[in-house]
Amino acid sequence: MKLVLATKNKDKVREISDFLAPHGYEVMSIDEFPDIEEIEENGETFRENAVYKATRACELTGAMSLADDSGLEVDYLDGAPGIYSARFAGEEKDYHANNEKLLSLLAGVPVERRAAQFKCVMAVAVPDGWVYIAEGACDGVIAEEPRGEGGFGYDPLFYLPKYGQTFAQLDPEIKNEISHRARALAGVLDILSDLKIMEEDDEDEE
Ligand code: ITT
Repeated sequence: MKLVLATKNKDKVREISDFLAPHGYEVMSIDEFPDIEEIEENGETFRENAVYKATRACELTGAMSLADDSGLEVDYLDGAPGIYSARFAGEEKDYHANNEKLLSLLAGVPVERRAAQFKCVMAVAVPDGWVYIAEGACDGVIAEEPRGEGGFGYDPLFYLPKYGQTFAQLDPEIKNEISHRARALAGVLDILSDLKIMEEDDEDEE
């Protein structure tokens, strides 16, 4: 089964492909369709953005498409940066600048008030017009300084007390089991296998 990934973010493409490949799904990045216009998200929730990106990619490519809208919600900042996570420190989507901004907003805030959640909403859009949704979340604490070289985005600041490591220090295989994205992808796997069964039933009827 082929799936177009409606994202320009290469780090998301890597994590999603690593997760889906062992299950036999072939993913193509939307970058492999060079003539396709930029998909600009402007919704007010992760869900709206994910549905929009998946639907648009499906319309433009004619293929089943998967979108990921995700971000970090920090309790002390009333849920910011949230849907603005990628552009927190500016339009250029600079991971390092975003982390610096987050650290400066949390300067002097004690550990017990640094709780945060990563959120991920995934949408699967199919050419007949239906859109299916899966969600995932992961709890952590914002560290006082970046730690680790792995992962991407806010990973060096996202500390998991249970593992005593940030997402950037953690083995990528473990991130791919416990992260917000992994949890949403588990739901996506269920959606894809239901779609496969529906497709096979349709073929049997023909
Ligand atoms: P697309 O819209 O093209 O998919 P994007 O990076 O702009 O790419 P989002 O609007 O969903 O995507 O923003 C997601 C941001 O949230 C991402 O750029 C990171 O800053 C942060 N983020 C999401 N998942 C993350 C993860 O697993 N680790 C670290 N940061 C993450």
